[in-house]
Formats: sequence, C-alpha cells, structure tokens
Amino acid sequence: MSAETMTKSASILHCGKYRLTLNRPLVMGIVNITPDSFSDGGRFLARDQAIAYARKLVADGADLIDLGGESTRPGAPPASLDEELARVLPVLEAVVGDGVPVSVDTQKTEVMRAAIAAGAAMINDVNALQAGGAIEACAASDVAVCLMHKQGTPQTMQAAPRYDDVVAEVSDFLRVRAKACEIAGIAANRILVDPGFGFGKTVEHNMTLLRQLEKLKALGYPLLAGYSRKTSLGAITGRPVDERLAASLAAALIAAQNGAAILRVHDVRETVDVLKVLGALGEC
Ligand code: 7PJ
Repeated sequence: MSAETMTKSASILHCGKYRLTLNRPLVMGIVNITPDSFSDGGRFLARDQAIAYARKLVADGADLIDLGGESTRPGAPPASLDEELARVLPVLEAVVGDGVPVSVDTQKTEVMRAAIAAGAAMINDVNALQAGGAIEACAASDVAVCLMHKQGTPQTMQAAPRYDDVVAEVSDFLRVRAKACEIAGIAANRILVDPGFGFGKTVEHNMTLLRQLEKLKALGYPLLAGYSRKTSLGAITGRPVDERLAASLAAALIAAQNGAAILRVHDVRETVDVLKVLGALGEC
C-alpha cells in the first residue's frame, strides 16, 4: 500500500449493526445506572432519569453511549446479577433505537447475553471477557468488544499496584486477551483494547501509559481510553470528583493526540468541543 493510501484508509470498527469509521477520535458518553447516580425516589424514576440522561449525551454529540449497572470504582461493592439486569435492560431497550450504538459495561456473561439479545452494539468489559462463557457469548453475536487491563479487583486494586514495566505488562495482557478473542471467532475489526486507567495503577503508572499510548496501538487494535474524572486526576489537581472537568479534558486531549480511537467520558459536550479544536488543527 502506498503511503498516501495508508494515510487515507481509516480502520472501521464493526459494532453490531453499525460501522464506525475511526478517522477521528469518537466520544463514548458514560451513563452509570447505579443507585448513587440518579435519584433514589424509586426504580422507575431512576430508569426514566437514566434514559433522559443518555438522550442528552447523544444530543451533546456522543458517538456511542456506555451503560453500566455495576460500579467498578475502587472499593465499590459488586452488584447481583438480578440487580444489574434490572438496572441496565430497561434503559438499553429504551435507547437502542435512538440511532447511536449502545455499549454495555459489564463483567457478567449473563448480562452480556441479555444485552446482546436486546440490541447492544458493544460489550465493554473491565475484566477483558475472562468470565466463563463471556468470549463465546460475544463471539456468537456481532458486537464489538472492549478488552480492558486491570491489576487486581475493584475491591483491592488500589492497595499496592506494582509493575516492572507497566506498558509492556499491559500490552502483553491485551495481546493475549485479543488473541483469545480472535481464536474464538471474534474478528479483529470487532476488538478494542484499553489500558484501564486507574484500575490497579498509581498516578505514575497512569501517566506512563498515557504518555506511551502509541506503544499499545502497535498491537493493531483501536484503543479506547477512559480517564474521565478519575482519582488520579484528583491526586494531580487536588480537586474532588465534581471539579475534575478541566483535568478530564486535558487527559482526553492527550489521549486523542497519542492515538486513542474512542474516549470514554462523562462530559460529552465539552470533550466534543476539545476534539473539534484538535480536528481543526489537522485541517490547517
Ligand atoms: C473504564 C471502564 C475504563 C473501560 C470504568 C470510571 C470507572 N471501561 N469502566 N475503560 N472505567 N473500557 O468510569 O471511573 O477506563 S468504570
């Protein structure tokens, strides 16, 4: 392939019935459907708020939305299968026809199966499809999969993260998981990889990964990066979670400049503006 053709050909992510051209960074808007995220004035009120919120993110310019029914924040308790299904499915069913691919953030094979049956276009798994039957459930469908690296579990991972070479170890893990997916029948054009910022990583580990994101791109799969509002941005800025917008935008911009294909963010409207400036730079 000539150099000119190479610069023009963007990879295309197969994502359920969608085909996403990765010629500019895409924005994935986060919808957390956990009891602490929305009013606890009853399940239906929380459901309706989550649906309205997802639609607001689409109106704000989200290219995809990511629904999560279990908190994976450091120290968060796990959700039961029934709880997670009851949180995610009604919102998924409501927004799946809105014209934007819907990702479901889950570690549970049963939730994956139900989400796929309900029309999810992507399974986003912080456990990289390591649960029994998870790879097979995704392989039997047409969803895209996001494989994320973490060290330890959300309950324990921030206790004492350690690596000899964080970039090499994250890269090796993602290569092995992506290969397992391909062997099981998930085509390479359905696979995304993610370094898992904040999942068993110190501020230094996160910064090393952010700085060297291009090295993970060498695996040959598009990268998803999620740094929005994370604890290490709090450590760097001294700000609580609701005051990390500027830090989150800075991290998103750096991730985009260093090759991330999809940015998983809370603040969609602001991130879209940041990316418009980056895009305009490319056209100068
Ligand atoms: C990530 C995620 C991430 C992917 C969460 C939070 C914690 N999925 N789910 N990557 N983080 N792929 O948003 O603070 O970084 S939950």
